[in-house]
Amino acid sequence: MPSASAGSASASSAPPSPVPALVERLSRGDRAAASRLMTVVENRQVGYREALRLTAPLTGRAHVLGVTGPPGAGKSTLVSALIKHYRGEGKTVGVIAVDPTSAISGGALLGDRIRMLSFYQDPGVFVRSMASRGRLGGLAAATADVVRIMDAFGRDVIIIETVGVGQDEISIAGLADTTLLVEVPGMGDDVQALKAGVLEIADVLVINKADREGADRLANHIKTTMRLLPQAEEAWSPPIVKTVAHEAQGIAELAAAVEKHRAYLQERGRLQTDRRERLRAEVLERARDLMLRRLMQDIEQNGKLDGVLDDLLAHRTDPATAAHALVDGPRPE
Ligand SMILES: Nc1nc2c(ncn2[C@@H]2O[C@H](COP(=O)(O)OP(=O)(O)O)[C@@H](O)[C@H]2O)c(=O)[nH]1
Ligand SMILES: [Mg+2]
Repeated sequence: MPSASAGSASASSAPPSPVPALVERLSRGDRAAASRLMTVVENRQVGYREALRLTAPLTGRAHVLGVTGPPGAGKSTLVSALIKHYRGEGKTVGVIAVDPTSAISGGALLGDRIRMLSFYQDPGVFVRSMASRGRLGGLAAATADVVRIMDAFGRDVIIIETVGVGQDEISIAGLADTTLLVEVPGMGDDVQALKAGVLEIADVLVINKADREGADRLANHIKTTMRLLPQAEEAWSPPIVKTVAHEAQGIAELAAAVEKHRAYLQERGRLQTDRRERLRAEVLERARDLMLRRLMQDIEQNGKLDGVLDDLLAHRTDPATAAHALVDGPRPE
């Protein structure tokens, strides 16, 4: 078959993929290889699907934590304290800092980097920053894939830090087994994002900057608001933990609450069912993107769109029929 021989000829003339060797190195704990693979999947470079396919058997071990909350709440400080805590328990940690504000403020990401620098000497800690602008396929998908490489790299705990604002960040929180929502007293407790919708994503509520006035008032406010949420029977009721992150106060309690949530998920088989639910949403979303892209390519290439628009303007057809014709080709009623 001419098409088959053309295919194999072009395959043999293409340079061999560096991905298998990188995956091999990653599986032996090579940081540079892990880093390269993260870049490949984050930016959807050539070989990104191969990278995900080959690393898939190595994934599934990590406990993934999401840390979300408003800018300045102390999330990065809290993450630093958690890293120290987990390292003290001998666990390896991966951190993915997603910073949607970096394009605006310019400084936040740099600040995080400097704070995290103190860990760079420790091979048990791997920190990765992700900027959020202009990303093919969306930030949440890119973050999910970077988490997978981090997981394959063998981290015991993976922490995703993200600012809790837009839909993207909510989807990123959806990547985690356990989501920590960080709030602080005195940021306009009642007005601020303490709507039921935000509280709903929290598995553990953190009141950071508990050294400030109003921590108890905020805790009560959160409790009252949470009572309004619909509660499934036997549902996990999110504990509220007070912390002073820069002094490492409350960090052991926080880690205990996280561990309790993990145990709760495990005992009820929820770790698997939750992941299944998230994977279902992710795969369908990716399939939708793929179909849309193929359709747009097809429409651009077959040149049918201009004719359809002419027909529409001349009232020879209607948009509903035209859309069907673009997708299916013309059909009898
Ligand atoms: N008073 C007080 N300040 C804190 C606490 N935790 C963090 N901070 C400070 O709050 C500021 C913002 O912290 P950062 O971790 O960058 O917040 P992020 O934007 O949520 O990541 C920094 O100056 C921290 O030193 C805390 O518990 N109490
Ligand atoms: Mg931060």
